[in-house]
Amino acid sequence: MARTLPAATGFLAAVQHGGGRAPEADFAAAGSRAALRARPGGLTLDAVLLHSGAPDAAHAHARGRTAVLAGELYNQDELLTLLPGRSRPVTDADLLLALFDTYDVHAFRLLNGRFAALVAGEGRAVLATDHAGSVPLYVSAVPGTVLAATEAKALRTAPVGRRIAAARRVRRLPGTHQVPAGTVLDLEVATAGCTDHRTWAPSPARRIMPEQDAVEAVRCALDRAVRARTGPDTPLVVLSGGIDSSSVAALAAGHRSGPIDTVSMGTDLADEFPQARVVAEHLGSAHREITVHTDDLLRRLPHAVWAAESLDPDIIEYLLPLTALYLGLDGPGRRILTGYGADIPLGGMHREDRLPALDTALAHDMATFDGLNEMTPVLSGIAGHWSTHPFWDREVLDLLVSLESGLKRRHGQDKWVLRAAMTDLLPHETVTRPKLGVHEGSGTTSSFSRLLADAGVPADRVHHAKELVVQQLFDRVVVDGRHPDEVAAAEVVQLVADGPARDAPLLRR
Ligand code: IOT
Ligand code: MG
Repeated sequence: MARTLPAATGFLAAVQHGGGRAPEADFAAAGSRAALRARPGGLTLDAVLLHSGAPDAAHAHARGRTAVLAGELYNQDELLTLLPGRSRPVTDADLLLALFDTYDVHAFRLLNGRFAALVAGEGRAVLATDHAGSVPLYVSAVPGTVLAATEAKALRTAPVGRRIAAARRVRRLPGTHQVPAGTVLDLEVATAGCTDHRTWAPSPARRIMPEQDAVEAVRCALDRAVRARTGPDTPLVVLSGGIDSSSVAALAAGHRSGPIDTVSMGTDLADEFPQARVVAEHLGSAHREITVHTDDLLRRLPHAVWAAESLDPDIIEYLLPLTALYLGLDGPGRRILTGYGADIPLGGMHREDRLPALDTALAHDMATFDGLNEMTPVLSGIAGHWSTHPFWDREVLDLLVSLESGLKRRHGQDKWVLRAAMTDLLPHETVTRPKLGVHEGSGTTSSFSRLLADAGVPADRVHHAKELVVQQLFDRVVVDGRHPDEVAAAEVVQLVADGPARDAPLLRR
């Protein structure tokens, strides 16, 4: 039976020579936990899987190897053509292991998915992220032991690991590293020596396509990405009423006979409810509005940092309203589709008319997304849900990134090619609606700024102060392992505003 949520949404694993135990698992993501113990080719694998009822589908064992996969694959059918004699149903972990038999680490170059994976055996622990690193993966390795986890906080009590040059260090967790996006780390367990392989990179080249071909290609790729993510039950689309989420909702509705579910969030200060309602009515979705009071929104700052483990204050501003939205959804775990990420390859965040500037911004954004964790499933995972982002499907992303910028800004419109692709499925006012970021539409940026100003931070230091607040929150909920319910955002804000000695000159200048 097809399942609503992936078999596993996270893991903590210890791959060792000889025995030993995995550390206590500390996850922000909710879910049941299942212990896994295996002996792949002379190694011991001890893992804790976060799951929603079928953890056995998240691991596979054959020929002295064990594969563990958190998340899901979206090109199963294509992958099966490489494995004659196999057919559905097959688990993603089985598929990965079978491909690994043939291609070894290069199997990861074939996958279009949203996952973090581990393959252990032959004295090796192989760790891999999807092309976008959309499921964060962390590692700490000493000779004889490789620890890996989908949340950094799960490794906070790990022994100080060896430096892994190919991976990013994690703030104040010595020896813990984040596996980069689209990367395989092949670790020799005995020595903790690491070889890295890049499995994906955004194209720096731009494709020239006739308007109509580009429009059709975008529609077709996005439709396939939405279909692959829709799942067996009614999907839920987080809908702002902007072109990105409305496109996803319209295409998801096209794959269902009954109505889909949509939900919008707003605050007492700002919302996009009327714009979302236009789309919901047009599609006939079962629509819900959730209003979060600004004080409650800001109280969720520690939860956003806890879930995303991101140190970027702008990203936290995008993720905070979504965190509050996910926490406001009651009921069983849902499969949630979002329009997140469309603005990156389409240059939507840059209100920019000139093509050279658009391409510069786009190249910059594609070179800097890694490690921001803005697509992490833990964001909705803290409320027991699984989110997935069709615009960052590997095929959709490759196409959108590579289209020449004149197809993105055209006829005086931003994200033109997407708007043109959706003309027949959405109301005209939605197709032509200008971009409004979630941080703007919910009043998050202004209310966070106000909080700092009220605490005494000068206007020109507000952005820097936000960065310090996010760092302080990270130290509490990730490094120190405190639960975000026990961390008061207001106290941290006051601490930053009052300025610990070394930051005061920075803040006051
Ligand atoms: P934005 O595009 O506004 O929102 C992202 C997604 O969150 C939407 O597609 C929608 O699914 C959901 N969403 C937004 N607002 C609401 C709402 N009020 N109610 C329900 N769901 C909502 C920031 C941004 O503008 O988000 N994200 C950019 C990229 C950030 C830049 N990152 C980077 N350079 N690495 C994006 O592309 O989505
Ligand atoms: Mg958007």
